[in-house]
Amino acid sequence: MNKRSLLAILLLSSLLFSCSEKKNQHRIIKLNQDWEFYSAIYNKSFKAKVPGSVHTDLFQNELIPNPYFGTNENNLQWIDTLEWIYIKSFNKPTNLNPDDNIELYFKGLDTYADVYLNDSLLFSANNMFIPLKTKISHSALKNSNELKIILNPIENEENKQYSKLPYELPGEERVVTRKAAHHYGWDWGPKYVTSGIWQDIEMHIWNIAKINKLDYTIEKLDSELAVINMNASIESSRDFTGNIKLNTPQDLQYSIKNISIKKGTHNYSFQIEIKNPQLWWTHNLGKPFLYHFNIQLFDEKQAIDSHTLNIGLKTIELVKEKDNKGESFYFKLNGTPVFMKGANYIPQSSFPGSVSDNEYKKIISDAKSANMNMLRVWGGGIYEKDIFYDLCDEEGILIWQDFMFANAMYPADSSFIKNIQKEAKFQVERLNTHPCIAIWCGNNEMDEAWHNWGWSANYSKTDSAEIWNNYELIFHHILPSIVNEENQETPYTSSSPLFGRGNPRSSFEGDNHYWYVWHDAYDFDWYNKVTGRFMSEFGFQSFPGIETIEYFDTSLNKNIDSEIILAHQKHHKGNFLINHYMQDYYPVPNKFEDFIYVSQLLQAEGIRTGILAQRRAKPFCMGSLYWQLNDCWPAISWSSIDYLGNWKALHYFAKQDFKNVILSPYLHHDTLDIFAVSDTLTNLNLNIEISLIDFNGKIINSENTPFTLTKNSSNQINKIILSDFIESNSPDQCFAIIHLKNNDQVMDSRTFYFTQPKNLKLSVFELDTQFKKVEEGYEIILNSKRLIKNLYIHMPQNGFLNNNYFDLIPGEEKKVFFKTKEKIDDIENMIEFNSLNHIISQSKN
Ligand code: BMA
Repeated sequence: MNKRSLLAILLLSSLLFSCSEKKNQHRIIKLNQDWEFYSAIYNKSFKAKVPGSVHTDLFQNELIPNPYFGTNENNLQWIDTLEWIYIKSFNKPTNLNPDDNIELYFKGLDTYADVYLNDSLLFSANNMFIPLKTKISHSALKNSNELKIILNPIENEENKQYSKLPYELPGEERVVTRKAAHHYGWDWGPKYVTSGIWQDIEMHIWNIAKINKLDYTIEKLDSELAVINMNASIESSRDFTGNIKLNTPQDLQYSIKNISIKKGTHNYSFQIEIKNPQLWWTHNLGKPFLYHFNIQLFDEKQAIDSHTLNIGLKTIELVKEKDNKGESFYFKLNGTPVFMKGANYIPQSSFPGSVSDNEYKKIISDAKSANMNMLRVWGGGIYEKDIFYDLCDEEGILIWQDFMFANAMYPADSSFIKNIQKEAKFQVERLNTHPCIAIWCGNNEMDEAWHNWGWSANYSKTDSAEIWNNYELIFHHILPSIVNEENQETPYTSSSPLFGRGNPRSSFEGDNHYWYVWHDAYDFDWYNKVTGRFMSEFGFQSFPGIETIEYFDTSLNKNIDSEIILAHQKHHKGNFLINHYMQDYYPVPNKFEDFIYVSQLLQAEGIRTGILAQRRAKPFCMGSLYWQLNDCWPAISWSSIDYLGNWKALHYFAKQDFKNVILSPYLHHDTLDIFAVSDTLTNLNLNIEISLIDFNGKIINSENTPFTLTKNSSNQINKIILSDFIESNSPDQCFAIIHLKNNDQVMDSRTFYFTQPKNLKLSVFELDTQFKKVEEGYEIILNSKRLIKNLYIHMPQNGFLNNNYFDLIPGEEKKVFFKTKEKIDDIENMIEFNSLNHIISQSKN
């Protein structure tokens, strides 16, 4: 045989080998491309984007204006009354073998959908939160195929089901549909009852066997050894002897040989051990360490399927123990009580299919930058996409996960129950493998509403008993038993809050939604009086940044009560309450931009009062999650980050207030109590420096005291009698500055004022600015001879300021970094400033 023919044989055999390798491997083909959509009102079809939604596709084809602009919401309500059809043509995949299994996998259809392949019905869907997988026979696939998804008008389906109920239910028609509750309108979001393909569509081709699911439980975990029980659900078309290999880049490798795989779908369990395991911690207490596994399934010859799994080794416990004040409500992570700091998270868009991976990365990174270690995924939105939980695993942020039930009472007929059982099982199984999951919660505010908002009073005794029984069936039996079956470790709580605020127990037991401030117009000082055991909601609204307002309102003369602004203020008393509180604490500016600025200060100072009080009350209170982190559209809302991703003043304040070690001063009558709070797990030797300064920077008096701050605690470290401290100085012309130092390292610094901001005798300032081009942006160097309170820097360019809304202390230079990709030639002319000094002096004119 000559060399050439030898080479040819070698080539051919390697080609054949690679074909047979491919032949038996599980293949995934994405079917997201080349979709079109139409409805009866058009005589042609249009390009569609998958994942996406009808509304975003209509907008992208210029068939409707931007749903987030102006008052467009009012004119776009016709969309959900129509039937919409999505179609895609695709060719039969190449290299199909007669014994291949073919499956179509629809990860998320919103919501009532009939799915056809070449005009034959594959299935009908009715739950946005359940993916659907269906087997396709070879004969069903032609050379050229058409996939068709008919999205039925939601109203029609709802009416059919809702009319069968013997009574109306709070929440009305939406309660029969398993889709995001806020799509029907909320007090921060528009009514867009969306429909569409909101997650990926894939074709799976496999031959011998495939791994359907992989999960694990931690059998044993101590400093020497972790024992992990892995469970693989494997579907196989024949009996064979296979093996499983677990690869990790972390110097561990496990091979489980000779598993006898049986035809059909079965579970295969095996144990792995990790010596000297590293624990998974929230980012503020340690490293969110992940063991990355790639798990391969082999038949006799080759790898036929593989999965990745990121394992975080942690224990989590919700401690509810009776004590002399009521009952505790706190989390122990790896055996350590942890104070939870964070916010409530809502969907990032009314059209969740169009949120990009970068938007997920940004919001989680913003939460981490603000020192948050927990987010609550609120029950009126969606179970988030995998990327959200992957990021929280990596960044060390725990998740309080609500099931998707909110502010309504739900039916309990057998088909509804089956539907939600399937949903809960799927979601719990999916999220169980994520170390970030800290707790499952049945619903948002339904127990509270039934018992404290008078809902039950609207029914006859029998109907009311039936509705409450249905509630108990779902939230006290079905959901907890699913959580328990799937993972006995993860805690479950039936409703957030556990007790409504009308119930006095809410201040001493369970988690608390404290809405006396805002909804009932109590002043911010009430946050000092009631801290609850775990604040899972408390909040205050503000206006978003001007760019975000200009996104929906391009009119020249903006006015907070204009039709357009009010269309984006969904709380019926929203602007009234902002105004009402503003009058108590600040001058109320006439100029629109100034009003935005003061509304953000008001929100930031109000929520700061709450956070500082709650942290000071540790360990009585062990959680501070404000309402709400983000927005689903450009709006006036409780968020700390607006729809375009701009940090409001609150987010900058939260960044300081959620640090591990903080000062928490509290003025009551003539006494200023100063607390130091530590979430760190070691004791610290610190110094506290307190100085009284006038607005020109003159130090009136100053004292310095060393002390030891005990780990994981809150301690009062100083008590000042105000009249002695400020003596004859006028409280509206001086302030205290308090530094907490660890040798020369400043752990926290706070300015403290002795009267409301509106009373301060602040005058306009002279600000000295210098700019330096540095890597990735600009350094802004600021100096002033007089106090500048809440200095606000506005850069019209895209970018991020690492600090803002701070007090510029006379004689103390401040450097702010503006991160931007843009080159700014005349930064000194572009930059704009505002401050409370400016607002106060304006108000006098
Ligand atoms: C909370 C939430 C939401 C609501 C918010 C502000 O209780 O659960 O339902 O948007 O109040 O009113």
